[in-house]
Amino acid sequence: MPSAPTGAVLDPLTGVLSWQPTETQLGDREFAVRVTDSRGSFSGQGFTVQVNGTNTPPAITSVPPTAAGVGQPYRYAVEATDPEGDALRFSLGERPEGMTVDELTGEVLWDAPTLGTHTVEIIASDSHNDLNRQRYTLVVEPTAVNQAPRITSTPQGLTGVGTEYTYTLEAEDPDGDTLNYQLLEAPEGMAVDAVTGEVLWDKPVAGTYTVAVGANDGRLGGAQRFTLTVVDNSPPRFTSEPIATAVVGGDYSYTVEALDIDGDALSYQLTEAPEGMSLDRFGRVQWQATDEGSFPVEVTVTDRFGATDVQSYRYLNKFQAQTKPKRAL
Ligand SMILES: [Ca+2]
Ligand SMILES: [Ca+2]
Ligand SMILES: [Ca+2]
Repeated sequence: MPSAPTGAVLDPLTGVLSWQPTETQLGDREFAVRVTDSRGSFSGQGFTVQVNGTNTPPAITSVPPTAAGVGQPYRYAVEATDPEGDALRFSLGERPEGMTVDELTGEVLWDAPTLGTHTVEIIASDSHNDLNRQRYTLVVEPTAVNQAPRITSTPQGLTGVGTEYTYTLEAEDPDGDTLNYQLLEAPEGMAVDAVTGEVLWDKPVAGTYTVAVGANDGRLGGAQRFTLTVVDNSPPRFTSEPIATAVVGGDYSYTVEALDIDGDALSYQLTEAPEGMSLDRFGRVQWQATDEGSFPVEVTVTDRFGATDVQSYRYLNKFQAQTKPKRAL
């Protein structure tokens, strides 16, 4: 067998080719086989085998609202996940007349519900046409009903030790009710402002935590559950010395450099600067000064967890060149 994927075996007598692909062998695999006679003449054949992984159907993870009022628009934002991350499509099976679903977003809408008990069937299917259904009973009452709020914000699931963790919880209530925010499950030290929805953990401890947050309209609530991982992190450190003097009318340029021992991508910001001074994406502080004077400058470097280092100095602009830079922190 001149060429074959790892693990393929060809019986030289019977010509039986056998192969059990592994998970690392997904995709197109090339085979070339050859049959040789006793005098050394041969004939060959090449072919490709496509290896597919086992597909898992999507799962619908959201809980449907099961009550509505006559003529009161009914909405349900269907959420679904797929283990392979396949693109999902939504459709409706059994449903009351007039109910629709957005094929891509999963937003179910029924503008004018009619009195009675209705069966609704939501279908989420992945790109392999594997699907899952959610079936429920929707009761439409003669009067308007209270509808549960829904959390619309997305949390950050990764942070570093030593950096304050914040998450602004946002939710919407179809009836416009005032909402109250709660922590249903949280690591010790985490708190939420019941009115603003600001989640704060000022001293995160390394580990993996389940966090559940809720928004409540006084009668009904909506919840969101997520995993927060806190990893050890070192803040970035400036390694460059600021250039603190320049000549009036000359071009001032100082390239900021910093080091992060975790190798995090860094971002730079001018947190204090005279008017007209800029910092570009290459970390170059630039200014063309026209006035003599001393100006405070502050540059901040931030790693991906929000840990920072600050470099502040007074920048001296003179009519004549200075030989000795003056630096104040
Ligand atoms: Ca799938
Ligand atoms: Ca409500
Ligand atoms: Ca870092």
